[in-house]
Amino acid sequence: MLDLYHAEPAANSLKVLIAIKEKGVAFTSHFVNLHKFEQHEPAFLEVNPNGQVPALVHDGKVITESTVINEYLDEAFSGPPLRPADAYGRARMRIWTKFVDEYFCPALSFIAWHHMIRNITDKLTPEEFEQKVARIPLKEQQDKWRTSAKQGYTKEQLDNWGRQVRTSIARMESQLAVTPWLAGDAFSLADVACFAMAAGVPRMSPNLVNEKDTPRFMDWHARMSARPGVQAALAMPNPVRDTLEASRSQMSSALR
Ligand SMILES: N[C@@H](CCC(=O)N[C@@H](CS)C(=O)NCC(=O)O)C(=O)O
Repeated sequence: MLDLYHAEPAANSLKVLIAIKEKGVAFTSHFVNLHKFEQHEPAFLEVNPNGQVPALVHDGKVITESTVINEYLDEAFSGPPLRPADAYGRARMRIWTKFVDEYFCPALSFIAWHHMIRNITDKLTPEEFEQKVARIPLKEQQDKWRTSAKQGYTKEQLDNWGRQVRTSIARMESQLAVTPWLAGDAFSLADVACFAMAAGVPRMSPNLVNEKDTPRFMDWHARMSARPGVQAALAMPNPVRDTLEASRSQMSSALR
């Protein structure tokens, strides 16, 4: 029995959806609508007390943290390997997945929340909003919801996160000049992690990634997009697509 709790195919949810589809492992999908605050409902907190997706439940055992989930999927199930065969290759892969978790994803996430939050919270009264936020288990996440809802991040903070996203893309471009995939000669969880964050960037920010400035990134993005596992992950239901689209152009200006 394998159950995956995830949101729309973007960011950390997309990361795990790509891995599970690439592996070809059968699973039961549980869509958690972040725009309806379902990740903070008591039923989901029983699965992940941090109130965040994704979360995997394998024969009753819960695994959280998208990067850990992906390594677990590769270790626990047969199917095409998603990690390099040698120790050095796996170390290189983990340098990328750690970089995504600690640098690329947080920078993108703060920018996304800043621009998207009004589309999520607009219909709530201040009291309703505060009730929703009070249920969030992690103080850091409460702060993030409250600060973004009042558009409280400074221009300096937003500029810095924009710079970090540009640095992340530049780092990928440099690596792809040396090896066809991020951790070496073969597709791996390093590519999965980076693509989960960067999938929407060409459409959102053509001024940042394009054939002239980042040709290797574009080629890698096309190779990733052509993979059946990636296509299957991106085709998972996305009931919040309109809200994401509405925020896209605002995010684009933050990445310039
Ligand atoms: N480090 C965690 C981060 C998970 C995370 O930030 N999930 C986001 C979606 S990409 C989430 O659930 N956000 C909703 C919230 O925190 O209220 C992981 O990699 O799984």
